[in-house]
Amino acid sequence: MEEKEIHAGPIIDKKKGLELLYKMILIRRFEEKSAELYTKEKIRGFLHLYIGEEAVAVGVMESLTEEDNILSTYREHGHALARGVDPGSIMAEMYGKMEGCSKGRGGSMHLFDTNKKFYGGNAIVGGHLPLAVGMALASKKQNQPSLTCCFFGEGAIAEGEFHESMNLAALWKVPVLFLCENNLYGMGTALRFSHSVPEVEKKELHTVWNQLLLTEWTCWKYGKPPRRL
Ligand SMILES: Cc1ncc(C[n+]2csc(CCOP(=O)(O)OP(=O)(O)O)c2C)c(N)n1
Ligand SMILES: [Mg+2]
Repeated sequence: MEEKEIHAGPIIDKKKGLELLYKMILIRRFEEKSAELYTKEKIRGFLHLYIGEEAVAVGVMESLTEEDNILSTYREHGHALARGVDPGSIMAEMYGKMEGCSKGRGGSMHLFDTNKKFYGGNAIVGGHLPLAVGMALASKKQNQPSLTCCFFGEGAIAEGEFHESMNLAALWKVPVLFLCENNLYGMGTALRFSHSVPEVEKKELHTVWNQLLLTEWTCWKYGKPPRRL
């Protein structure tokens, strides 16, 4: 097998770095404004902020293509903005307006934009994991090159859907990337109060396994090098 030279040094240049920083700051400012509007009761219903995790959404989106599907949690403003969903349509959604990305019917937890292949905004913890497996299975059956990227919090690992989804994804070898954002809290509850094994990586062996499968699948099917994620 041909050996490839590995270059040490920055993997992004200044221009790209500024572009990524801009996206992270956009998310931060958007959410600060949202919090302000929420306390003034301009935004009603729920509002869950992503402050502090901006780099995850921006970094991951950078590795995806326009063809890829994305599913997220109830804390998804950052993912939607990083994907390029129009900030105005997100704000309109929070105001419950027709101009909103979900026509004002979904609100903060149900941002949706099919043009951007952004499929929620899913308020049921873990509920979108089986959907992600289904979407990835559809891509595989239809010979589409798309990857399905599913963000979830570590809170979802205690749900049955997590285990069912990991099992089927590995069994069917579907092109899905499960991305766990472990912030050590499920809303306000610390991990150690809700998980018997708080080291979630011990429970995520299937996730790792599935990512390996995905990398293999991508290379095999499209003759491309594995994507750096
Ligand atoms: C099936 C289900 N059970 C309970 C809830 C209530 N709930 C909303 S958020 C949350 C915690 C989620 O934790 P995590 O996945 O770690 O997300 P984070 O708050 O860290 O973003 C819970 C239990 C829910 N939405 N769905
Ligand atoms: Mg969490």
